[in-house]
Amino acid sequence: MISSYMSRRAFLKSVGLAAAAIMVPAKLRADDTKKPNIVIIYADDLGYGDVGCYGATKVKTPNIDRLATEGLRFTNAHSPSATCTPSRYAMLTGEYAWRKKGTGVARGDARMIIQPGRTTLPLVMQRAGYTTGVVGKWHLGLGERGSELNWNVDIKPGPLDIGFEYCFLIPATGDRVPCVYVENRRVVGLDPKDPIRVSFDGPIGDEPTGKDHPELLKMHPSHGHNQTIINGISRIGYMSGGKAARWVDEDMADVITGKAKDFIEKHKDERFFLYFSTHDIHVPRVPHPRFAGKSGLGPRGDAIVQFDWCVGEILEALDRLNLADNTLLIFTSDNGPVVDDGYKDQAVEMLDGHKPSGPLRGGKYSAFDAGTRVPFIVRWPGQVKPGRSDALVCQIDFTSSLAALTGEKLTPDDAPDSFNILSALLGKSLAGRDHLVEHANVLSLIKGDFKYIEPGKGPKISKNTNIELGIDPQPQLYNLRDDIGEKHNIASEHPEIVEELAALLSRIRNDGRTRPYE
Ligand code: NG6
Ligand code: CA
Repeated sequence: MISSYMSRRAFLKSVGLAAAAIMVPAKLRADDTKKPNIVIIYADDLGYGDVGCYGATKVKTPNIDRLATEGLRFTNAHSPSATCTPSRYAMLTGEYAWRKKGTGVARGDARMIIQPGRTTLPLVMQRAGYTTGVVGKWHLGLGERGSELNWNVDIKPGPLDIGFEYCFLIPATGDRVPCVYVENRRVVGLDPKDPIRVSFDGPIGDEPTGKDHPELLKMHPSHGHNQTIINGISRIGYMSGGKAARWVDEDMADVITGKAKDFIEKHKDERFFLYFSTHDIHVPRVPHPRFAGKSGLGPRGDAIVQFDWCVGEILEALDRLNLADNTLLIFTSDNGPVVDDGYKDQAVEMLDGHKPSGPLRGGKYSAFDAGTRVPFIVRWPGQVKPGRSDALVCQIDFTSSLAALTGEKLTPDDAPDSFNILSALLGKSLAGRDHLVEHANVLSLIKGDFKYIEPGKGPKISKNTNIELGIDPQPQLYNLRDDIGEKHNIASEHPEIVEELAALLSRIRNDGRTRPYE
């Protein structure tokens, strides 16, 4: 008998079943509302103003808007960084990426950035008895550091070595080779007689590049992206072989959404944690023909429509399987928006007044708020009251907060910058974080109403993307409450606040951690 003093986990451990979550009958869990299934839907480059419930009018996002009606919509939620790799690193480890070298935007052949053995978000979920999976964009490196990355054999380490039990991956990004899927440890559909070779240092094999053969392209680069041509689109990096395994961009949303739904279906009687990380709306934006032309805003808008469909498919699966009420769903994006990110896809020409950043300044790559302030909705029917929250929250807090939700303990060294903001995420408290470091080329610190951007060197506007980067040799201070668009630098009027925030930022840097010891 399970004594009332003994947790189910302790009981399972005592009879040697702790690792065998699958063996726990579904009924045991049915009414355990404390441990819902957890689904994170992670968009790529989706901006604060890109969806209807955050003010977009030109592009329709009925499924995401449905989430906002049924859930809690955050207005001051952040990705940890203004680009992909560092945001994902921080989300999965609970550590600010700027503390660790090698966490910048990863190459397509980068080795595993998160070292096996450390406490991660999926590992915490696994310990809590969840079946864990990641489907979609990875971009955190694969394979052993210091050794060759061979795509034709078992690829390890990978997600399976840091807490995920299942993975189906776009290894890096849609615009980087290798353009193949990896399921668990293997490239999907690889013909061993046609091995894959990948290089980021120089051409490999004899396949045409976008640079030399623009006549073969169906989408042309605007900057970079002129190396090996795959599916009529030139990419970052060189690749040869693996022809049968190559993805078709137009089918990508269907493929990965299908895999995410399969995972949910397969584990419907268990408790599961799914990190569903889409390619949309990153470049290259090549939606399926059934979405092409649907937004009127060109491929970028069509990619939003396609992404909204993916969200709808996940909601439909949860409804159909009767899991919606017992699933905590978090919807968000890895960084802010970019319009021209390297392909001539008419995104700039066809914006038609659509504002990807909404009222915010900057975008992807920027220290201004649009770099990291992203759409963020939490839905847990019956547990999270629908509405709006202005609490300051960050994806870096998932590890601590979900550990708290599931009764897992962290050691002092774990997740050093991850705060337990569970009550804010569940709408039970209006207060989120006390402060937050935002990460772009330079660091910023938000505390209360104020945001301090440290002085930095570099161009004010990115030549390629035309985004205001927020870099200035002088310190910047904004009052986000009065000036959400960061138009008025009030640093010279409030030197004392600048001094206080600069000192706090320097302490945060030196301390190596911000999470309070418990
Ligand atoms: C940049 C790429 C951009 C995008 C970005 C990563 C060029 C010129 N630009 O280096 O297209 O791939 O990296 O985006 O190559 S992220 O969302 O994955 O961080
Ligand atoms: Ca991104």
